[in-house]
Amino acid sequence: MSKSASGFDLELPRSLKAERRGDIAVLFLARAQKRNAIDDPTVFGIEAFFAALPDAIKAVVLAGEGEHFCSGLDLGELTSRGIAQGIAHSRSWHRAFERIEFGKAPVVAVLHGAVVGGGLEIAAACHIRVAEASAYYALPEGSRGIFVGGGGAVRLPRLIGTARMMDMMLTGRTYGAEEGQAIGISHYLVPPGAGLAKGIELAERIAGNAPMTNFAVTHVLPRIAAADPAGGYVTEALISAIAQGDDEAKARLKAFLEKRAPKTVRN
Ligand code: 1HE
Repeated sequence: MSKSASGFDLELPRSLKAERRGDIAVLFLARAQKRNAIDDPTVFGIEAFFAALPDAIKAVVLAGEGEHFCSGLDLGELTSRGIAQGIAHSRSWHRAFERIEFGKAPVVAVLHGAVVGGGLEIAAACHIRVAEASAYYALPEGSRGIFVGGGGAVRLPRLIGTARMMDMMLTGRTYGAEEGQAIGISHYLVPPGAGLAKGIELAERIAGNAPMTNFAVTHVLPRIAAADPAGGYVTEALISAIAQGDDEAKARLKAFLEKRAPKTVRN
């Protein structure tokens, strides 16, 4: 472990690098020599990073160094693992990715090259996905004799549907960047090399939102979407009233009514 010299008071494993850009944090998977395969130190580092995110950080960008975003689970770790250890390992990924999905700040993933297996699982735990044209998606677990274990069985059907996920796992089907955009894996598709700048631009926009709105969108909206409609409507009424009652909302609404706030315009 080496102390990050990046403005974060946290020990990160060598496979992760963090940078601070104002109120944005950028976390890089930094194990390019292994195509950013995620080993145990990396998983624990991801969990620790998102758990210790300073309050001043309003949005995070997650990207990968080298030619690929992430080649998934470090397959070298699997050979010596028994069943009980396998369960504990999967649960450690769940904890880490839950810190991403339901953490302190929205997370924008920047995808390029291989986004496979656990790489697709971590991307699915992020809130916004930007894909460079080189990105491709696969779930090679089927061909390796294993199964997803990083929350993919829960998050990916919501993103692309159970039927598509079955196809990817049973037949080894790979989706390219344009197909991935069409089926809803990525929200934005950009030219090669343009992902990080786009990710940071989006993160800055997200960071400019009222914190209560970002909380409602990332923590409450997915729960409402997964709830029965009756519970969903009540929860929506509550969070909507809470957000409106916040001083930040009042100030923003006043600014609009006094013509000091930007209008909604087409991008
Ligand atoms: C790895 C890994 C890895 C590369 N674990 N070492 N994931 C997979 O099944 C994908 C496996 N990887 C690949 O298919 C390819 O490596 C890539 C398409 C991602 C990249 O290809 P390429 O030609 O750029 O690199 P490479 O020559 O295959 O790999 C370079 C090195 O990284 C090499 O090690 P070296 O010591 O020979 O240099 C590879 O062995 C190593 N490497 N990927 C370990 N994944 C919670 S459950 C999640 C379940 C899963 O994620 S399953 C999917 C696993």
